[in-house]
Amino acid sequence: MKRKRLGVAAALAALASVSAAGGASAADAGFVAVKGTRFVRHGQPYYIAGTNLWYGGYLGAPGAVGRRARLVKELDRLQALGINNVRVLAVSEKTAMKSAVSPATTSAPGQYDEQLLQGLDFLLAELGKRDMTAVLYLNNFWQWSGGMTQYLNWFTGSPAHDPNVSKDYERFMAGNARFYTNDKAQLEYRQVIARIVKRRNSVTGQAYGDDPAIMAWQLANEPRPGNSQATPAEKTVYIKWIADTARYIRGLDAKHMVSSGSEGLAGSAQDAQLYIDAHRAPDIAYLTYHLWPTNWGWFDPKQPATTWDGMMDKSLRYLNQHVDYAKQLGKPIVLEEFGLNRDAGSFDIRSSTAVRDRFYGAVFDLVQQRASAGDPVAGWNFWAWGGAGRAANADYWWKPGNDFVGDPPQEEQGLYSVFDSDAASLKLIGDAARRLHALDGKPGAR
Ligand code: IFL
Repeated sequence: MKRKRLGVAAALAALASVSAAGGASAADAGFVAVKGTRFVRHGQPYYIAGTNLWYGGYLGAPGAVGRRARLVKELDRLQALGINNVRVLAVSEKTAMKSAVSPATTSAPGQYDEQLLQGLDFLLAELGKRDMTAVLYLNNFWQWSGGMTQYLNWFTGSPAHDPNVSKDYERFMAGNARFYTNDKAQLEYRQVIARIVKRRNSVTGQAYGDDPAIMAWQLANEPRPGNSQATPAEKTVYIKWIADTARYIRGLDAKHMVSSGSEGLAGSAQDAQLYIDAHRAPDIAYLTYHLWPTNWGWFDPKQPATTWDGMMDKSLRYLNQHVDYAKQLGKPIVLEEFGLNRDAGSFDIRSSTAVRDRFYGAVFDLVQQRASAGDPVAGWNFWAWGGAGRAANADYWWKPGNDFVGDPPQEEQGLYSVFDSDAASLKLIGDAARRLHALDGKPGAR
């Protein structure tokens, strides 16, 4: 059959028009939805005590890449801890860049790795059995899964530079923002989104769009408008990209919530108005934010005594500020990433985690306090679950075939992962999850 060729702009417009056709109500039983400034499920308040499990779909794959028995064990362990939500990488792009995961769900534009996608199917089926939910992100600002950088590699013809080689993140971030205005990249991204959102699960037979185990679609991991000096024009483009992409996803699937994946101020060139405007979009159901004290230079794990107090002041202020932005917008907010190093910055699983545990404790307390006070706090996902995974190499860098842990391949395995042997951390997380779930179904706590 001879197909009429559409120009890129016309094809994008045709894809966008799908969004005009709304689907079923978001309040369908079993789907997590927003009511006022809360999440609700089955008509009851729903709080997220969650973790990041970016590699969940990889573990679920059949064949050589997957580790299904491990995944089942990890989910059992998480469920026993009181974890009810996992944040997962749904899409990856094959890249030649250093320190990126392989294989990838998209091996080239329009070419998908069915085995890896079946991994996501398996993960969702297992989550459903445990009454757990997932946030699935559909892209990545960072190159460790290919992400926006790889789209630019595909469609600009000039290879983006790899920040893991140059260490020049400012240059990298400025360059990556070209993703939002590259028509061909946007068209491909939307086609990938449609492919995933409209997928039928090969394990359960259920359409993804009908699966309550999916809590929300997410535009990307940590999208940002550019670098710390993002221009007003870049900010405008970014706000529009968030609103348009969220509308597009909701047009394909109106039963699920959509969120941005933003880090908050740190991923918004420290511009509060930008962060608020980006999350004002009607199809963005809730706000997201992340807290990374060491990455942001607030903390030196080798000098905890002298850097702890300043770090905690800044962290608590950051947390409170974002809850206040959510209040201003009248939407819930999820702290969907936070983490700190093991003691003295060690990657060794045998090293202690006293400082990190103290930090986790303070974060849990603050979130709990604000949720109990009736503020629009929907919960947390700590970064990240390493579980039974173990670093195989003396330099702690992942190589294909090694275990996956919470730290993706652009960072040392052990940097921020919580392992199944971190007894004190697990106790703390379990207690915090229980406290948060105690708010479920308690109107008095609102
Ligand atoms: O691994 C990082 C990940 O890309 C992210 N935020 C911070 C993590 C730790 O540096 O999304």
